[in-house]
Amino acid sequence: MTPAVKKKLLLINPCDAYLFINLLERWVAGNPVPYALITLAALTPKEYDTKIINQKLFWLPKDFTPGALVGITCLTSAACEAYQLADKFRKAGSRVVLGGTHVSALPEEALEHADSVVIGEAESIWGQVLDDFEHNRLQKIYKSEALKDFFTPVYDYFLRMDPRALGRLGIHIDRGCKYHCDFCARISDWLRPIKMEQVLGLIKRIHTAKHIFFILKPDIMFRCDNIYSNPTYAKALFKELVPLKTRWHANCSINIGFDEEALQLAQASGCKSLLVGFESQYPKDFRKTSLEQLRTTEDYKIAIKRIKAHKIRVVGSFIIGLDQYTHLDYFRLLWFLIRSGLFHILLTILTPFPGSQLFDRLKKESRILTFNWRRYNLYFCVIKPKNLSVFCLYAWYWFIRLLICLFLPFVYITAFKFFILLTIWEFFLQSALYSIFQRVWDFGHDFSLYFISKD
Ligand code: B12
Ligand code: SF4
Repeated sequence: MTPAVKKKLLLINPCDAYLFINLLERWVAGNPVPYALITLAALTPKEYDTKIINQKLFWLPKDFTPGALVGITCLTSAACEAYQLADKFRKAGSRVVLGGTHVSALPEEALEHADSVVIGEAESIWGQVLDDFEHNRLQKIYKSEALKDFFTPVYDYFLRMDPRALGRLGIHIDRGCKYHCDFCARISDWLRPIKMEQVLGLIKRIHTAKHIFFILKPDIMFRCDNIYSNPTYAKALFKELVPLKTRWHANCSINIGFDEEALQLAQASGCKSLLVGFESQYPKDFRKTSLEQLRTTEDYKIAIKRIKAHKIRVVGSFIIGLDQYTHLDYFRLLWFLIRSGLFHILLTILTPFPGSQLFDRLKKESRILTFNWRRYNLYFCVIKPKNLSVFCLYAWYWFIRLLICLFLPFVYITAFKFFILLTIWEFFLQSALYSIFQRVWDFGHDFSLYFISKD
């Protein structure tokens, strides 16, 4: 008996690199495959021959095959590339479904290039999309419902992944966020954690990753928006992490700096760094916490000091281009950054992503300078700033970004590590070939090898 021909599913994360610096950044970040695509692969029955293609740089005509279902995830900066790929796959005779943050905000735009668009989270609707594809009745728009227990249906698949790939992917312990920053473009407000035993299961799986010469536990990256969103859950999680003797990193809101119990538990559980989105040096600009203690720039410094007292590094993220900023405020920002004691600083330029309140407001005020989505990657000024020119905004951005390097421990430690430790450690001891192969190959290769068979 001849085996049944497998249905073909291609899942694509389009490349959004616009400048060399973007490529470099992806390289340093290890270029993780989006959670969204692995979630879709996990939700797809084994009758499908599923391939994941991550940020492929060069596409050849032979890549555009007919007869497949092509699912493309789409952040704003990758939208142009996503649409071009979608057009080519449709021309070749495949059916294309687009999903993700950007197309959930602008489904009509996406529909010009796709057979279908999924608005929102895929878990509740992907089965129906596949069924409609098989029966040749794909609908134009699928509106999904967010599930409370969104992770259980895919947990088993994640658990069986190659532990190295899972480690690079990180763990999303929850979805949604309780704050409402006007520039934020995430697709769900509803804060839902995954089950504690699932977090622990994934950590144990990552810890099974073996290096050739040493058996070393890799660091755990929690990639959720804010690990301290729900303080009760966070503290319970930290307690569970203590016996696992792990080292972990996460995004976090600054109010953890005033919760001594959480800080002690975080330290005991192996927290090594927290990325805090300050956005502005003035707490009143973005109310991300209801804490009375956080009213002035000095309060930020107190919070940073308290976190550091627990041997946890604080990385701060700040936005250039806020409406309330004048030249004086940029001086103040620079001064604050120099004295802040932050381990590393990320500077981005205010970007109105479709779907955010900021996008609607600036569009109404006719202050959006370009709708070239390629430029929506946080490095370009795509809006008309309020109190200064675009040129001055770039000047401040680069001036602060370059000058602050002189004051960042991260820069010195990284340089030291890079030249001395990395050379010996990564290249020679930890199987140089594997590491180079993996990173070079990440730009444009088939990731199916990472995922074990579902048989
Ligand atoms: C982890 C993370 C990263 C990781 C991994 C990125 C990735 N591609 O997954 C790293 C650090 C690499 C990263 C980089 C960047 N990020 Co980021 N990141 C996040 C974060 C915190 C979580 C994303 C995530 O994995 N969520 C979990 C998954 C399961 O959810 P999801 O992606 O939304 O997918 C669901 C649905 O959207 C839908 N879906 C998604 N795709 C598809 C496709 C199909 C076919 C279907 C049917 C459904 C579907 O189903 C999925 C399951 O429910 C979000 C904030 C947030 N809360 O969303 C920001 C976020 C996505 N990042 C953002 C940005 C701007 C960036 C960068 C451009 C920053 C930069 N300058 O480098 C780059 C772009 C990298 C890239 N092109 O992939 C913005 C995107 C805004 C926008 N509209 O584009 C967000 C929303 C942050 C924000 N608050 O505004 N990021
Ligand atoms: S705290 Fe982060 S995830 Fe939450 S609304 Fe603000 S930017 Fe978005």
